[in-house]
Amino acid sequence: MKLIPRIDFSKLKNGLAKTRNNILNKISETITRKANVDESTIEALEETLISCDMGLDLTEKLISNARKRILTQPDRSVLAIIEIIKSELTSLLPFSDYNLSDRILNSKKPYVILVVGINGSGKTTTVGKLASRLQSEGLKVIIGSADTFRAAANDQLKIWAERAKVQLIEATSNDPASVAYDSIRIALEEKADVVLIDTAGRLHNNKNLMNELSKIKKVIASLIPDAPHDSLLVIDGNSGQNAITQANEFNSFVDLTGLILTKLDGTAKGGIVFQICEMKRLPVCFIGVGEASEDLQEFSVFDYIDAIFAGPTVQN
Ligand SMILES: Nc1nc2c(ncn2[C@@H]2O[C@H](COP(=O)(O)OP(=O)(O)OP(=O)(O)O)[C@@H](O)[C@H]2O)c(=O)[nH]1
Ligand SMILES: [Mg+2]
Repeated sequence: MKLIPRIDFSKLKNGLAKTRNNILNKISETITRKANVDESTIEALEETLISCDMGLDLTEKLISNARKRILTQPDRSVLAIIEIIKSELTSLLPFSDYNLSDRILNSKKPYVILVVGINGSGKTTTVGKLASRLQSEGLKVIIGSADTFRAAANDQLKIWAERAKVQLIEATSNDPASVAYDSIRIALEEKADVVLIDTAGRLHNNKNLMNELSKIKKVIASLIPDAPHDSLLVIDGNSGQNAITQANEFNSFVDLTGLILTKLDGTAKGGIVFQICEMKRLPVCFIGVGEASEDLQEFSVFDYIDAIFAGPTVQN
């Protein structure tokens, strides 16, 4: 197995430009408008962090830890304030050691990944990107096209499978559980390393559709008892507070192992990822910062903080 770099920092930084510019511009305005850094500066900083979806709880903790340092900081430059925010944020957020390559390496094969989420969150694209990534690590990957709702879903996956040079198991009926079953059976026969199962988008409050996911899981486990090894929820990074609801609801039906936040390139509110990390329930495993296959980045909270608070003068 050939390990490819887990994170391309320059891509990550470019992808997060909207959030970074939003935060940095607001902090810059706050600091430069003032003769002194005082309580009203602190309030403005608080508003800035909340406005990028960092969440009330995390922002309050951060500001309460940083208040004294900010008020007594002799260097009142934007960079000095950002350094304080960065270091306080780093100490508040847990380090996640989720590493897909390691998990696959240490597991019996095939390693099965079930991908779920609401409509349009980025599941199919993420399955395609993951297939590319794992295939280029030298793994034999099979994709199961278990979105039997939309005819176009299969065509979309076909393009990704061809691009990634991996085998696609297409639906022969409109039963997603039977596609999952066929995909695992073929993967066992062909000694594949990884099976990625794409599923149809569904709303977390639609009980029937959520139960269908439990059925897919059962069918998978009937062939490989400890599979799926990962059940990953794909969440659109623009979902705001609803992201938290989606994570909780899907988790109650599927026993998720992790989250993937997509489309973070399209939002100025990338602070949602910090809020999710602070909940410490499920690891953020990957993030999507663009539509191309190399835009799926493994998630590291330190790199994410660095990319968002990279500072106005730092170049790629
Ligand atoms: N900019 C950007 N676009 C993304 C990202 N991830 C997915 N998309 C786009 O989001 C749209 C929806 O993605 P899909 O992968 O089809 O979403 P899905 O969850 O499979 O959708 P359904 O199967 O209909 O529920 C597509 O146009 C993707 O190209 C990302 O990280 N960044
Ligand atoms: Mg899809």
